[in-house]
Amino acid sequence: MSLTDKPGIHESERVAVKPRKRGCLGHCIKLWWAYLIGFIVLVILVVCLVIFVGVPKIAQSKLDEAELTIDGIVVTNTQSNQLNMAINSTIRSDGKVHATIAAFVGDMYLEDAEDHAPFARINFPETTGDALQVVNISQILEISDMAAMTTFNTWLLKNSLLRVTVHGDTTVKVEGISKSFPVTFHKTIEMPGLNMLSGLTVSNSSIQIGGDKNGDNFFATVNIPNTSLFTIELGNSSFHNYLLGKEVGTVFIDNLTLVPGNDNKYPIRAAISQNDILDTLGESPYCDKTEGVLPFQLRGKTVVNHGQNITYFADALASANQTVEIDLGTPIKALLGKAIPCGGL
Ligand SMILES: *[C@@H]1O[C@H](CO)[C@@H](O)[C@H](O)[C@H]1NC(C)=O
Ligand SMILES: *[C@@H]1O[C@H](CO)[C@@H](O)[C@H](O)[C@H]1NC(C)=O
Ligand SMILES: *[C@@H]1O[C@H](CO)[C@@H](O)[C@H](O)[C@H]1NC(C)=O
Ligand SMILES: *[C@@H]1O[C@H](CO)[C@@H](O)[C@H](O)[C@H]1NC(C)=O
Ligand SMILES: *[C@@H]1O[C@H](CO)[C@@H](O)[C@H](O)[C@H]1NC(C)=O
Ligand SMILES: *[C@@H]1O[C@H](CO)[C@@H](O)[C@H](O)[C@H]1NC(C)=O
Ligand SMILES: *[C@@H]1O[C@H](CO)[C@@H](O)[C@H](O)[C@H]1NC(C)=O
Ligand SMILES: CC(=O)N[C@H]1CO[C@H](CO)[C@@H](O)[C@@H]1O
Repeated sequence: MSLTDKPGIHESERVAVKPRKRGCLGHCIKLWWAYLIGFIVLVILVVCLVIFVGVPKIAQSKLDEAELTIDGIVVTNTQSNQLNMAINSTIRSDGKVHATIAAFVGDMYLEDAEDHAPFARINFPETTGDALQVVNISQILEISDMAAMTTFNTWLLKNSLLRVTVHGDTTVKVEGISKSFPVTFHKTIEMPGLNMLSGLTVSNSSIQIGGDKNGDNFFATVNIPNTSLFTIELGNSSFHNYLLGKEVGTVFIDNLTLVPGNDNKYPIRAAISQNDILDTLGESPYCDKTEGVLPFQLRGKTVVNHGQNITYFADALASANQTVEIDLGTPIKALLGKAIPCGGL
């Protein structure tokens, strides 16, 4: 009985299924609007997902791929707590996304300094997604973190290459979508530093016994190579002057503005201890081998621009010694009619 019952159940099932299938087909056709609504909802979901997740992701990755290069930085009107900073830069991208990146404030910091403390906050203007964009900025920069500014200048002075990061939060508006999406502008740029002013030369030196009315007794021409992209208005600068580890005087360079390249020729004057110089000139190897060329060291002392102390430059220049060979044999010979012999006069 049970054996015959089972196929019976199976049969009745099969019988029951067939009409239901036919019924569903009917339902499906009758409920087409429900499927359509479902499909539309799905499409809207996908579109929303693309717009609100995909587009911002694409926008962010396009922004990340774009390349920022600095063409020049000009620092002028330097004052104790502010300066004018102008930056000429270029942003290069594939130009495939038509978008507008809103203006934003970008923090600039040394990538390789542990604290990442911003030394400058730069107002970047609105830009577009064009393949090549020139972004020239000129603004007054209030120095809010003096330590960070001094550290930056020190690194700029000492290094041949340094990495600077620009970081800012902004929004992007993609053409055809009314909503703006938050993105982060984050670029690390490698830029040449001043490389410790290596290659600095002092030539055309002359000596005035007794000194002039300011007490200066040494005059020469300094040539300061600038390997960086920076034009820097320093102002009146003075330097400690060491000879063989002993401070022998102060060197002054007035109205100093460094420009990129080799065209930084300035008259210098110094008040130096005559006795120390004469004594050293009478010692070997200066009396014989180097013919009066002495190895001086210069270290920043003060930077004063139009009456204001510029500590963020002075402290940077004070952080290291720059060795410079100065020919004092020639002007001494011109003065005395003969070189100082070994053992002194
Ligand atoms: C930017 O370029 C202009 C035009 O060449 C130039 O006058 C200006 O000095 C440059 N500024 C900087 C910061 O390099
Ligand atoms: C922007 O700077 C570039 C050089 O970096 C220069 O060629 C261009 O003329 C500058 N544009 C303006 C408006 O200063
Ligand atoms: C040499 O120094 C004198 C003053 O000491 C200056 O008048 C002259 O221009 C300098 N020459 C060069 C080539 O720098
Ligand atoms: C610079 O040289 C002088 C004299 O040799 C020395 O006393 C001083 O410590 C040096 N300073 C730095 C920062 O190297
Ligand atoms: C420095 O510039 C000032 C004007 O700002 C000028 O009066 C002075 O003669 C200049 N000094 C030198 C040494 O060039
Ligand atoms: C540098 O000092 C000289 C003489 O004291 C002054 O005439 C000149 O204005 C100063 N220059 C700057 C840029 O402060
Ligand atoms: C600049 O610093 C010197 C000490 O280095 C100080 O005597 C002078 O008063 C300061 N000047 C100003 C304007 O702060
Ligand atoms: C001596 C030296 O290194 N000079 C460089 C100064 O900077 C310019 C460009 O910024 C270079 O072209 C020079 O070679």
